[in-house]
Amino acid sequence: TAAVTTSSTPPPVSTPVSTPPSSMSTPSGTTSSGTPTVSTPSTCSSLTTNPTSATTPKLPDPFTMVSGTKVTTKSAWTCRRAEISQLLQVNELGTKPPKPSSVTGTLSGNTLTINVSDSGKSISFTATISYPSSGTAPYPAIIAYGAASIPIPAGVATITFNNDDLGTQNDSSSRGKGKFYTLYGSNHSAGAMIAWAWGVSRIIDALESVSNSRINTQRIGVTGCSRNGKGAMVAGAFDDRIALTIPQESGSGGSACWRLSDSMKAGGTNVQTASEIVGENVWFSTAFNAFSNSVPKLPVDHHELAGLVAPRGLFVIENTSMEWLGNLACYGCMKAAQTIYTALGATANFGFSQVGNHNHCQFPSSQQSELYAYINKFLLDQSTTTSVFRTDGSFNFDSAGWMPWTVPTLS
Ligand code: MCU
Repeated sequence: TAAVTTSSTPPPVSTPVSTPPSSMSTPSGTTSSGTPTVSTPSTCSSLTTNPTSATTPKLPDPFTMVSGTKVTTKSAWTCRRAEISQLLQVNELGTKPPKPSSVTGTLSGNTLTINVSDSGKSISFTATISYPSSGTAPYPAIIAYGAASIPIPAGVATITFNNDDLGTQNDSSSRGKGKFYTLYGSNHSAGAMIAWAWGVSRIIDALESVSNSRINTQRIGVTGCSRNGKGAMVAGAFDDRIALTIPQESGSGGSACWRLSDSMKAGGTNVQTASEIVGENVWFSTAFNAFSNSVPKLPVDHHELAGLVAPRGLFVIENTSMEWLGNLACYGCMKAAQTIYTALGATANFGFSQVGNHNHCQFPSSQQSELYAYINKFLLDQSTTTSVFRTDGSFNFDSAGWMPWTVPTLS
């Protein structure tokens, strides 16, 4: 069990980004093989400025384009979604490279080896597949960062992913370390969470190419707890092939919104904030440092990160007994994320369950039927009821104040 620590060296106070770069790179798009990461439809006008000069103290409106145009259709949402993806990559997470020209997989016993070459450099990493003892191949599978700390039902394979191998996450000295950076250089903009998400995408590529995998790549889930829960949310946000995303106790940097965590901190709660997180570890791009003490300048927040997963399955697990995670920050942020699912007519594809009285990353049995409803629906093709949104915490989230937008029904 990893301790949730509050001690850290404060990050250097950095200057807020006041001058937007003259142009933004387009990190999203289609990969060399045409596999979508988060695709920018060609009909969307591309974002040319990074809107970081405005101050947005409340949660940013997911349904208004940077240009000011309101999103009223599902087709316009695909453009807004591409915009959110770019804003998150440029300002917070770093760029997720597309599928390189060479990705191959080999399966030997339960070990899947993934070989990747890009621009003359090569890396190789492995993932371990634990096949279910019941059910029928090809099996659905859950990719677990580190090790799964949720129960996995019968009939579902578990693929253990050593995410630290791709992006080291010991502390702030881990910047640029791990196999992802062997391939793309230690100065690559990606923080560790994008390095891991890229790794998950390459695992799926390898599974798609291996004829004997006995895994159904249309039914892939991803999970992780705590820091790895933050990572699981990012993986689900940046690969449309992931059918179900299950971040567990991800807290700040995952299911919490930065603005809400800052507000809790200002009210005296010992909660993790952007200011703390940028000095603690290398989960984010160094680009995020500029916002750590000026969160209202960030043109996005994590309700929109979760919204990138929509309308695919997303079940967010939180723990009210861990002050550091920020109960209200997670709850409020996911309430805001839910509006994106609702606008898409997919409220039931999203779930949030926040339950305390257990240790960090110890899954309580009271959440099991909820979790299984999502797994059964999205990975095992069963018809289940999945409109979970609950907390056992006592706090008041001012949704009208924090979410100053009306929820459209996207046509
Ligand atoms: C909740 O996730 C993190 C948290 O962000 C860190 O501040 C703390 O050090 O570690 C937590 C964790 O990953 O615990 C396993």
